[in-house]
Amino acid sequence: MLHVIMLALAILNNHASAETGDNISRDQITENQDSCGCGAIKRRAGDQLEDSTILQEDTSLNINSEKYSSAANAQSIYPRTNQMVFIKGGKFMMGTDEPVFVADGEGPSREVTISDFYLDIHEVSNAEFELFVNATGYRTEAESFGDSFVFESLLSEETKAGITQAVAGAPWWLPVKGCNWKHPEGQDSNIKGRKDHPVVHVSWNDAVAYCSWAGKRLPTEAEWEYACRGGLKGRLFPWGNKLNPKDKHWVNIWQGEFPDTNTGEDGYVSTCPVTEFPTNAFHLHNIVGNVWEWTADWWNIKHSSVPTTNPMGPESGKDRVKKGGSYLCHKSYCYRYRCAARSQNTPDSSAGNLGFRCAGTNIPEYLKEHP
Ligand SMILES: *[C@@H]1O[C@H](CO)[C@@H](O)[C@H](O)[C@H]1NC(C)=O
Ligand SMILES: *[C@@H]1O[C@H](CO)[C@@H](O)[C@H](O)[C@H]1NC(C)=O
Ligand SMILES: [Ca+2]
Ligand SMILES: [Ca+2]
Repeated sequence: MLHVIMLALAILNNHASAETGDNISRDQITENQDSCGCGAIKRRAGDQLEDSTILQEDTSLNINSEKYSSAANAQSIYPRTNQMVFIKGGKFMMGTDEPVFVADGEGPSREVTISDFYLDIHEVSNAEFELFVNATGYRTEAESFGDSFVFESLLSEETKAGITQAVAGAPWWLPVKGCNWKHPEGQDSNIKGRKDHPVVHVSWNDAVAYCSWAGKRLPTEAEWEYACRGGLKGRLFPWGNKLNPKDKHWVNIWQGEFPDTNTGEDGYVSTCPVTEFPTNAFHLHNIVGNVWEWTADWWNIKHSSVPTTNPMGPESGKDRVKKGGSYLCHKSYCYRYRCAARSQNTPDSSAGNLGFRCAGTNIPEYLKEHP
């Protein structure tokens, strides 16, 4: 028997507060520029469905320590975890003095010094996440809550028909019962043929659990942005200022009219394989676009312009920072596939365009053999 979805839906982030000085590219940004819904897909404490039993049959414990061996890793098409790249530390200018979304705290531009670190070369894939789940029996928050958010046009008519609520101010986000990383568009969908796509419907807490299992951690926002910029100074994108240099697509975003028509001109209307599209100078794939990436930091929009070293964000907060934008971003609506752009969600939120990659101060032992 189907229970009515009793989600207390999040109140849309109020980004509409006083915005001044953000004149960059305003000509192409429509009236809704502040409310792409990027941060609207939040859970509130106590949102758990009464009946999440349909999901429990799926959760099998399958502990297999063989999977940890480097031999198993070396033979696997999809290694146990993402390979990492060494990122030489240095100074950079974090944020921008030409913010597009002032209310997001994109500015000011401020000097940040970053120590050497390692970063996954691509977003964590479904295959990698499956190894983790198989090895540990981990259950994601979307599985526990019994639902997650999906962009409307990706759903089957049948799934859509069963949904009675949408998100205020971002009606294209639908809470889908039975939706989780294994069923990204609800129970009638699966990840067959998408093992090399980024895992989605993972909360910040899920991402932390995965990175910890992998002997890694989430990157700080500063590390992430330093990596995104790939050594370039004051550019919008990881490769420069032009969106499509050499008439090529460099990122998986939205083409067409948001939210009605996604032409998929870049090859994808939804997620793409994690190694798709050219890397930036630091050898990172899809550091912008494809899926948003959780970072370690709490969200805050006030930043001091005093130079800092390895900043870790505020000590507490309600939301965590996510970076890079997603396949749903379009310049007219959610121009957040820029290195300085940022958004936020509560740590238990999940959605079909939100994933992560892990970082490390050191590289885990098991990756040293096959870096
Ligand atoms: C943006 O605003 C600043 C100061 O408000 C002004 O100096 C600058 O010329 C403006 N740029 C454009 C492109 O309008
Ligand atoms: C995880 O376990 C399932 C069920 O035993 C298996 O089919 C799948 O291949 C495993 N996945 C990985 C990545 O090893
Ligand atoms: Ca696309
Ligand atoms: Ca990404």
